[in-house]
Amino acid sequence: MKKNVTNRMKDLLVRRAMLFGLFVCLPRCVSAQVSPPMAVQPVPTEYQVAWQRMETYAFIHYGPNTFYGDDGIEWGYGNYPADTFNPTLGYCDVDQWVEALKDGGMKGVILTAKHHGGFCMWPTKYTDYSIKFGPYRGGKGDVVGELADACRRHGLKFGVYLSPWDRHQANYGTPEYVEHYKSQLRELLKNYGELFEVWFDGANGGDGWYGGAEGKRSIDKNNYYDFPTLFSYVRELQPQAIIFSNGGPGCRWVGNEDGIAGETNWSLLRSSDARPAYDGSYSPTGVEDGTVWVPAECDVSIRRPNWFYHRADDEKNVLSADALVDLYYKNVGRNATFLLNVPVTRTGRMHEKDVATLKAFREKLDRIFAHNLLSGAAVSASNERGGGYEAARATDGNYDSYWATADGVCQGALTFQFDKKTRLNRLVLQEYIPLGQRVKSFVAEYSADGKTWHDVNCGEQTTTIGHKRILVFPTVTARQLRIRFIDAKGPLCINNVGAYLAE
Ligand code: FUL
Repeated sequence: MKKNVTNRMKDLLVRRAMLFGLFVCLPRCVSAQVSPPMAVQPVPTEYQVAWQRMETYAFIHYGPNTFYGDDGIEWGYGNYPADTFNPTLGYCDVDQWVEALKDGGMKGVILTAKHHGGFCMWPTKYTDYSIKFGPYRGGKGDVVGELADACRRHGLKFGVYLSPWDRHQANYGTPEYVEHYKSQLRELLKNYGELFEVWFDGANGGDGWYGGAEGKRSIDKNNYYDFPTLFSYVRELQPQAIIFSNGGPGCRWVGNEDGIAGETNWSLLRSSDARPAYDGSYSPTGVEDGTVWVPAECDVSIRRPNWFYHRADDEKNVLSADALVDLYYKNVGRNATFLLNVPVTRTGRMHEKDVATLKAFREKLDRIFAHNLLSGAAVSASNERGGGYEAARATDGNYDSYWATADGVCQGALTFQFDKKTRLNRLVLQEYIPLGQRVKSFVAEYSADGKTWHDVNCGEQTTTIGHKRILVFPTVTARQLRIRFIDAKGPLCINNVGAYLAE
C-alpha cells in the first residue's frame, strides 16, 4: 500500500515536471521559430521574381531589314517587298541561335516578330505582308514558331516583340489599325506556347510608307493603342508574361540603349508615372517612394548601336567579352536585367564572332563567380530576428532563406571573419525581394588587422541593393569583411552575400 502511494506520488511529480516542461520550455522552442518580417509594399508578383532571377536573356532582331539594300537597314520604311526576307541557307538555323545564346548564359529569347517596318515573321491571318508571301520555305515557314520550338528543345524561355508602330499599314493612325494590332497580338499570345515577356516598343509614329500614302503620321502615344485592352489580353492568355513598355507594368525601360542602370536603382515607380508609352516613366533609378513594382530592364546590342546585322559592324562594333562583363556589373549588378541583342545574319545563322564573344562572356562570369570566399568564413550579425533568420542564412546558397533583423531594426551589420588573409575584389549582395526592396544605404568595409576598417572603394553610390548589387573594386587583402546597412525601409532581409576574386 505504502509502496503504491509512493509510486503515485512519483508519478505525479513526473507529470508535474512534464507539464512544467511543456509550459516553460515549449514557448521557448516555439519562439525559436519566429515569423518572417512583414512585406514592405509594393512587392513583385511571383512572375516578376522569376523573371528577375533570369538576370540575362537575349533579343534577336531579324527580318527584312537584315536583307535590304547593300548592308541592311535599322528601320524599314514599310515598303520593301515581302520577298526581301530570304536567308541564304534556305532556312533559319534556330538551333545554332539558341545554342549560342545558351552558351552565353542567356535564359530566354525575345524575337522581333514584327519591327517598325511591319513585316510579320509568322504567317499571320491579318496581313499579306508576312513570311507567307515570300520565298522563305516556299511560304510555309514560321520563324516565330521555329524559334519558339527551338527554345523549348533547349530549355530557354521565349518572348515576342511586336512593334506598335507599323510603317507599312495603310490604316496606321486610325482605330482600325489598333484592332488589327490587337488581332496580331492575340495570334502571338495564343499560338506559340508559353511566353515569358511581351515587348511593346516605345518608338512611335513618324514617317513611313503607310500603304503607299507615305508621309508622317502622329498618334497620341499615351492613348492611341488602347494599352489597357492589350495588356488584358496578355494577362488572359499569358498571365506569367512580363509586359515591357517604357513604364511597365511588368518592367520598365531603363532609359538608354547602353545597357546601364543607375547606381541607385529602385524597382519602383509612382503609379501616376507607370504608364506604357509615357516618356516620364522610364528611368535608370526608379523612385524610393514608388507605389508600384516596375523593375528596370537594360536592353543593349552586342553590336552597338545597331540592332540588326550589318556586315560593316563585324570589324569594329562587336562588344568584347570584357565589355559585356562590365555591362553585366552595371545592369544585373545594379538591380536590373540584361537584355542583350544578338542579331542574325543574311545566312540564317548568327555571326561566329558574336557566338564566340557570347561564350567567352559567360566563361569569364563563371570563372569570376565560381567560388564564394565567404562560404567558409565565420559570420556574425549585429542583430538576428531569431530562429530561421540567422546571419548564416546569407551565405547558405538558398534563395528563400535570408538573414533578417527584428521588427523595427532597419540598420545593422554582417561581419565575416576569414580564417586567413584573403584577397577579394568583387562583392555580391542580394535582398529577398519577394518581401519588397528595403535597403537605402550601405557601406562595404574590410579590415586587414581586425582593428581598422576601410571602405572597399568601389567608386559608386552604395545606396540600393534590390535583387542584386555587385561592387567592383581594386583587390584588397582582408581578415574581415563587414557590410554596414545604414538605412532601410524595414527590417533587413539579405538572402545572399558573396565575395570573389577576379584575377
Ligand atoms: C527601339 C527600336 O526603334 C529599335 O529599332 C530597337 O528595336 C530597340 C530595341 O527599340 O525603340
